[in-house]
Amino acid sequence: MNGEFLRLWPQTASEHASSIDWLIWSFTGMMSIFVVPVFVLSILFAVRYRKGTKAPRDHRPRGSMKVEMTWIVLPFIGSMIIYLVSAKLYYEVRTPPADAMEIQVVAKQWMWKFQHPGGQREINTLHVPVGRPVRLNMISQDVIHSLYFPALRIKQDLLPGRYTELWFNATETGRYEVFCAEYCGTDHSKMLATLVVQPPQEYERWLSQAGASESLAEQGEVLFRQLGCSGCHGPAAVAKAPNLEGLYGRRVALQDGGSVVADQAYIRDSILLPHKQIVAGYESIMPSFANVIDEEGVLRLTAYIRSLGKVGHASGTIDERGQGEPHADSPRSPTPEESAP
Ligand code: HEC
Ligand SMILES: [Cu+2]
Repeated sequence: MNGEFLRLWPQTASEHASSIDWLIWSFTGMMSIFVVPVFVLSILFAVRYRKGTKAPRDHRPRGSMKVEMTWIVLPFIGSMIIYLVSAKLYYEVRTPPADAMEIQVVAKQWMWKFQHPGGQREINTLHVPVGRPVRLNMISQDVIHSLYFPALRIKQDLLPGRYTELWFNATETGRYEVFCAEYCGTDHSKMLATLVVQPPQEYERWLSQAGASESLAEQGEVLFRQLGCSGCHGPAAVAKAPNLEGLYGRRVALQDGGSVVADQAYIRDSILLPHKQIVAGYESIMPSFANVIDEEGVLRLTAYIRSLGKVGHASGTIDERGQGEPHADSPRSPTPEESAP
């Protein structure tokens, strides 16, 4: 399947990829209907009306309402169809289903680090099961990178300091190329990876061999103790610090009178920029861990804090996605499985 010489069109490994191809070809087809006559007529007229020919040069205007309306209405309808189809497709391609399996992605110069929910880590290779929605929760450790899966026709920037996401449901097993699509320094062109789509049993076997004795959340719990978080936030803490149980997804009242939903961006800020948002009723005594842990550490701590129980209230969907913006009115609501670690 892989590495064929002279491939003119990328492989197709998901249903969305086929839909996007279909869209591109219909759009190209429609544009050809507009463009080809213009080119053909330009050439014909250039020949017909060249200097010295006897072609009629009487340029009295001859209007035709029918022709005018046709070339206004038909392209309008055509463009609206393309617009509606692509808007729907864009929405689908950008809205992960609630039951998607979540994989953490950290990009850095010049490698891709992936971590599975069970704690398995891999670099520059991503194993996923076929036919199961996968959501990538992504952040960059340094500069802007962009994760590009040609076979899935999806691409998304990874930014320093901000989580972004991608999701897909691969329908064809195989090995596919993955690129960094944002120039990110000297070895940008070598920032490659392989997507390995496997039948579910093979994926399970890979997971069990990939050697992780602790899940992501358990790794976070270890960090939580090692870094001394538990010394302030734990049950036997001496310092006065908020209890983190049930924090994830809850609305937190802040000292300045405002409030914020504790999503993963908020938790990341709490750990790296603790003085940015102070919880109401507490002193700003928490030290910053910005020089102590990297983005992977933050993701593990967040997984642990999430595993400490989540309150299922109306804004659960927003929080589950990590970002509050465009899908607040999404019809999905969190399932009991989502609330589990
Ligand atoms: C010196 C004690 C101390 C340590 C150590 C500490 N924290 Fe905190 N933390 C606090 C206090 C006090 C607050 C509340 C004031 C604020 O918002 O800064 C807080 C707030 C937070 C919040 C926001 C809580 C909420 O209810 O909104 C999170 C999340 C958090 N800490 C996580 C951590 C993690 C993870 C670590 C370890 C890497 C850690 N803390 C280490 C004292 C501490
Ligand atoms: Cu890159």
